Amino acid sequence: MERTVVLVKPDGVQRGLIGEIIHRFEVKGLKLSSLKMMNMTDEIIDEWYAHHKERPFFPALKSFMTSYPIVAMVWEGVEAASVVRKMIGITQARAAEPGTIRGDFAVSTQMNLIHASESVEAANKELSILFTEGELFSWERTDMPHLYGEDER
Ligand code: 3AN
Repeated sequence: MERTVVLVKPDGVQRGLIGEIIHRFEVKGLKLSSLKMMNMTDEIIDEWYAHHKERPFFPALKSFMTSYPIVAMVWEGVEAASVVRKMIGITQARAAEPGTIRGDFAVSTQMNLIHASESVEAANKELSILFTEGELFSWERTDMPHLYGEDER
């Protein structure tokens, strides 16, 4: 099973969308293996968005991401990183497909509610930045036999 990191960003927390976002992943069939509310710091953002450091929007992104708490989660499933990326929709939320989280609830490119790891490699890096081993829970969803065929698990 793959693990992927999801953040409900400050706009999602302010807009009361934490529950809606969790609900979507739960009913999809993904398994929650960690969940916490926290404040992002400048140091974490520098590492998290290191690939965007030279972009003109980086200062605004940093101040946005540190403005209010975020909710950080780890979701698990077969090909979880790509499943979750599809479910959140594209960065430019106004153009995001209806049915995706950004497509249904957001109208901005900066305030697009949610972050999800871009790949398995990115997920591993993000896991190590935000979570300790003790914060990751290993448990079985009892509906597992109804979520995947035996050869898919
Ligand atoms: P995604 O979150 O869809 O993977 P990235 O990694 O390109 O998108 O961008 C990270 C975050 O930076 C976005 N979620 C958004 O908040 C912000 N961002 C990206 N592009 C822009 C932009 N052109 N103007 C303002 N903010 C942006």
